[in-house]
Amino acid sequence: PAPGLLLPALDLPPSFKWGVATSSYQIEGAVAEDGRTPSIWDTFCRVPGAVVGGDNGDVACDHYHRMPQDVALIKSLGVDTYRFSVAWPRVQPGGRGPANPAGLAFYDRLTDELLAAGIDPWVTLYHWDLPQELEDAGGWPNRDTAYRFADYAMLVFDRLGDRVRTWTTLNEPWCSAWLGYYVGVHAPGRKNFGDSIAAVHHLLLGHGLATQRMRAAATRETTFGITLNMGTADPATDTSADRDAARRADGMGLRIYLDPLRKGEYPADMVEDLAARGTAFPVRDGDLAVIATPFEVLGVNFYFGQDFSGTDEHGNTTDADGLPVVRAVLPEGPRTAMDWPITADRFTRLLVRLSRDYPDLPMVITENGAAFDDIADADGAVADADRTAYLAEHIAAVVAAREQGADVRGYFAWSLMDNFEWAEGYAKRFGIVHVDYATQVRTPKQSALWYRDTISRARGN
Ligand code: GBH
Repeated sequence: PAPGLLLPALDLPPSFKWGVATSSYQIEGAVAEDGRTPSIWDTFCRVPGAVVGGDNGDVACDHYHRMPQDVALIKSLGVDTYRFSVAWPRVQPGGRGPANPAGLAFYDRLTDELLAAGIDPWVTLYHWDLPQELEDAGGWPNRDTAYRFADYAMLVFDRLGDRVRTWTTLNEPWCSAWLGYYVGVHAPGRKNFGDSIAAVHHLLLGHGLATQRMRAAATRETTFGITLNMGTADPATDTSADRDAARRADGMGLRIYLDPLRKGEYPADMVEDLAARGTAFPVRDGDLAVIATPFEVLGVNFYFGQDFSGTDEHGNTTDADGLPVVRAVLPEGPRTAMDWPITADRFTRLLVRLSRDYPDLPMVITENGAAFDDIADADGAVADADRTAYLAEHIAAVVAAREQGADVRGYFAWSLMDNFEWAEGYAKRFGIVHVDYATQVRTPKQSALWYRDTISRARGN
């Protein structure tokens, strides 16, 4: 695609919000400053082999020390809103007890800096940096963590609730539960299926408890929500085994979150599947009503869709443990540097499906973007036509979904700048702004300039 790739006139209302997103551990650095204690990611990064290159978030983008300049950078992109996350171990070291004034003060300054720049702050309370002490006490599989999360949420809300209008409790609980406690490729790196199911329930419970308490404390109109990572799960072929594999993938990836959140019950087919595996969600009386606490916006993080097969490469339908095979088959076509396929058409389909299956729920795309093998010139400039094309196709997919009735009210590009990409370390770059980690110089990539122009055109300027 041409560097100057332009979208056809975007049919979006003036109220449509444009933003850029980051998360605390991925950009802040300063992990041992002003009273911050370790999170599960500080610990996990020290496990040999856990993170590519042995990288960690000790310095990251040094945003903690460069925040005012970073806000000026955000402003230069012409966005309406900035989505950032609050580091729990900065605000409440150890995950219990009183707030750490210096930790809260950082987010207070960030909020004021954003407002002064005319940028609306969008807070995520939990983007994966659980205080290590709470993991040592059992982590998300331990019910107590849900109550600790609600207490922490209130410390932040009490301080910022007078200025922050939009609050997301959790970012991608699927990643916390599945990748962190079952697959073990994210912190804390545990590999126990039953623990991951307990983690799902306690993450959702924590979301509900925090939402109830923040709403009760709100003194003005405030928008609450949760962000889920979602894809599409299609059967690889039309066999009953493949259709069943797609059902299970969709159940574990999407419905076990949205059904309790919106319908107050876990999906019956998934409860049955779990029973067959000798496990169950640890539901106590009243939990589902808490989890189904109303909220105003669903954050959708989309990267790609997948097909699923119910047979392995040898044609078996069960694995070594006797469990049904659920094998992801990546769609044909171009890939990003993560080796993720590019599936913008499935994005439209996902959004339309969400609007039908979970009605009366406004959506905002809280993350969408891609890593590519950027080549920066001596000035740090990057001609990332591939990323620009990815963003253009996916923004067009949002517009198409809206035309088919999906109530999508905003879009955040992931990410503002290159940052610590979790288990992939610094090698994978998702930023629309290039970061030279040796000097911490930030340089907008071509995609950032294109994004700025696209926003301006969407506003009719
Ligand atoms: C997001 O996670 C994170 O919120 C963000 O911090 C991160 O930097 C960004 O994306 C880029 O990775 O192949 O089985 O994992 C996205 C995580 C990636 C989870 C795609 C679902 C597909 C299924 N998602 N993944 S699998």
